[in-house]
Amino acid sequence: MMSFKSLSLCALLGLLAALPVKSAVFQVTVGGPGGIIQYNPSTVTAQPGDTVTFTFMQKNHTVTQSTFNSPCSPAPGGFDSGFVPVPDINTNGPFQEAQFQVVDQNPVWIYCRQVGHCQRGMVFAINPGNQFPAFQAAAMGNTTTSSTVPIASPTSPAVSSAAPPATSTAPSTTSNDHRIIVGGGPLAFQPSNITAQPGDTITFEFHQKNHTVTQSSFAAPCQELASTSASGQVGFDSGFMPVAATDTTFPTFTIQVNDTSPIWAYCRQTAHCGQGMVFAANANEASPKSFEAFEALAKQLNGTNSTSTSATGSNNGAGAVRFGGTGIAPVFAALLLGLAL
Ligand SMILES: *[C@@H]1O[C@H](CO)[C@@H](O)[C@H](O)[C@H]1NC(C)=O
Ligand SMILES: *[C@@H]1O[C@H](CO)[C@@H](O)[C@H](O)[C@H]1NC(C)=O
Ligand SMILES: *[C@@H]1O[C@H](CO)[C@@H](O)[C@H](O)[C@H]1NC(C)=O
Ligand SMILES: *[C@@H]1O[C@H](CO)[C@@H](O)[C@H](O)[C@H]1NC(C)=O
Ligand SMILES: *[C@@H]1O[C@H](CO)[C@@H](O)[C@H](O)[C@H]1NC(C)=O
Ligand SMILES: *[C@@H]1O[C@H](CO)[C@@H](O)[C@H](O)[C@H]1NC(C)=O
Ligand SMILES: CC(=O)N[C@H]1CO[C@H](CO)[C@@H](O)[C@@H]1O
Repeated sequence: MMSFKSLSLCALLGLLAALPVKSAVFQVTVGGPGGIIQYNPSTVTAQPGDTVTFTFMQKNHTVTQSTFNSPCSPAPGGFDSGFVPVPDINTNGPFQEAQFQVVDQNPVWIYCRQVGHCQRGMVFAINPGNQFPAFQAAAMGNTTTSSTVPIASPTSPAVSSAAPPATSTAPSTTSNDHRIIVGGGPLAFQPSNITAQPGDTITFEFHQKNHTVTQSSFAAPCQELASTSASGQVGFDSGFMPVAATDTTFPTFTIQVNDTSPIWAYCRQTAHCGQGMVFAANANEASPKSFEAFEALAKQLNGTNSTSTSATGSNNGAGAVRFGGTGIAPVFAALLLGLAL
């Protein structure tokens, strides 16, 4: 606490007010009992860094990005969850979810591309201002639908903020896709350690800055598996995925989980791994090779323990802070942690 004495209370309060200390998560249901054709709520007002979680309930809907001018047509390069059918008899869940990370304050327009739904007003918006009624009216007035046309490139790397579900728990035998947000504020994979079954996929969704997901090993957390493997394993590597601060669609990279052995990975952008930007699937938390041990080893082997206080000087004015847009978020997070102690 001593080191904060030099800061005025006023400055501290300003700092706290300017920062999303905890980013918000908005819950939106898609469809529901009785076959209602709506998103509930139909709008949210969100800040950069916030997350909108869509929960797919009864019937067979999508969460698909459109534009204000064409409410019922897919936006070029926009995201699309695909159809998520939920039988009427499934009243208690589990329900699939899709998540959208808010990166700026621009409106995001969304519709359901199930035949006829958009035209019946099944639309949603993030940060619409006062434009939502006009958006919905345009959706309902448009009789020439394009909602039955499959969108051009559902697997394009540009697609996919809300693509299928981080926490898929479909009642069938289908495998799960685990969605991992890469960067976009904290220098981290979120979540950073998961359990996945053989047959599952892990989709890394790259947010702001310029990151990779690259396979390594427990013993050498910050080196490509190919360079350390005694058995000639190559390992996966997404390559660098630069994402600008203003981008609202995020490239993805998907790996297949083939067995239950641990998968270790890191970001090979300069200095990121040494700051703990590592990921594990199926780490045995009860063993010495836990995720925590892996992360600690990355910091120990590739970290610098030089302090980073100089970086904050010019950036603590109110409103200057944007998670995802600058490199200072972790520093501010550390400051806030310090305050809390
Ligand atoms: C109506 O549909 C047509 C054809 O799909 C599309 O070009 C037009 O932009 C749509 N208008 C609105 C207001 O959705
Ligand atoms: C969900 O809707 C899509 C588009 O109408 C359709 O192709 C698909 O078969 C539906 N799925 C189920 C399980 O009804
Ligand atoms: C981590 O340190 C090792 C050994 O110095 C080095 O070979 C490796 O390139 C470093 N990794 C990163 C991501 O900087
Ligand atoms: C992303 O990072 C890599 C490695 O540091 C660099 O070579 C590349 O130019 C960067 N791309 C952009 C668009 O910043
Ligand atoms: C799983 O197997 C496929 C096909 O052999 C391979 O391309 C992929 O890299 C494997 N996944 C992992 C995590 O090793
Ligand atoms: C890094 O940590 C070591 C051990 O705690 C310490 O001796 C060294 O002075 C530190 N270096 C810096 C630059 O802080
Ligand atoms: C260090 C870390 O992030 N550990 C997490 C690993 O996953 C478990 C279960 O999700 C979390 O509880 C830990 O915090």
